Amino acid sequence: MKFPWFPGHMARAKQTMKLHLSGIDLIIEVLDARIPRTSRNPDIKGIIKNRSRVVVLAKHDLADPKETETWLRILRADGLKCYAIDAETGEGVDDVVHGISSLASETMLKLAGRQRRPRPFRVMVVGIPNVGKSSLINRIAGRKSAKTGAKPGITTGKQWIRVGRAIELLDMPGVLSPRMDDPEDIFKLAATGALTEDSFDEVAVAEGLLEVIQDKAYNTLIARYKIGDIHDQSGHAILRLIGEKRGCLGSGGVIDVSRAAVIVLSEFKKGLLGRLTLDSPAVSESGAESQ
Ligand SMILES: Nc1nc2c(ncn2[C@@H]2O[C@H](COP(=O)(O)OP(=O)(O)OP(=O)(O)O)[C@@H](O)[C@H]2O)c(=O)[nH]1
Ligand SMILES: [Mg+2]
Repeated sequence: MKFPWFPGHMARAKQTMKLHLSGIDLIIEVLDARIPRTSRNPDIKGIIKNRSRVVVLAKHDLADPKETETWLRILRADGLKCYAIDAETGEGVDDVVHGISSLASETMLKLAGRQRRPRPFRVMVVGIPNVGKSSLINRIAGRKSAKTGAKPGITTGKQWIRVGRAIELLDMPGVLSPRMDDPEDIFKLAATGALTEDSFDEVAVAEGLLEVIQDKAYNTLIARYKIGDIHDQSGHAILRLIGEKRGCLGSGGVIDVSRAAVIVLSEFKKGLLGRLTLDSPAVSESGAESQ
């Protein structure tokens, strides 16, 4: 397959988005709080254009809280409604519900003013795979209506979910751009769990991630894996040390770096290596403004 991270259901989901757009009152664009810039799919941006949109920074519990605050400030500077949430505990979800409900009331008042029949306020939830769209919907609805899971590609078709009498949420499959060519973007999407395991080199991504953590959360890293001074070590050397500590040995006692990489990536996704933001808000003002 030419684009291993772009299965058929993503192309279909893009068509479905275009098809349903005219009947939608509001888009919730879910971004990953660890990569608010990289998790914005330009193809989705192209489809929704200037439609009414709110942004949710999901997995706030895994991101650096200070950097999330800065991202929220940048996004809100344009008048965009923007929220940081943790769908695991529900933190921040009440604010999202409040924001949607007030927009729904405004729209319903306008409809009534034009003598139109009342109808539910329709919200489409979009974003890249595994970012937490279905988890957010379940939290808003207060019940587990949408299937969720720890790997990308859980939702493969659209699903409407009713919230009370006034709101309908449309859960959509996660969509990536088929044309991703920036290795840095691919690294960040792979590390945060948006790409399926078979579409990237887990050892290379784990090594890159270890170098970032070595720089940003050194003490967490050495404490977690009980390793000594690694100030001057490469990501590859750190991965080997972790493999040794965790008993990832192949035949002849050779360190199995692939197994060590799986451990590192999985523990990072669970937040066991600290709260880390990979898209720094300070890096590119223009990137931030283009949100
Ligand atoms: N720590 C943390 N985990 C979350 C959060 N939101 C979702 N998750 C986890 O992330 C994984 C993906 O969640 P989903 O809701 O299935 O993501 P999705 O965007 O619907 O994914 P696709 O349907 O594959 O596009 C699951 O294991 C969730 O438990 C969050 O705010 N914090
Ligand atoms: Mg889903």
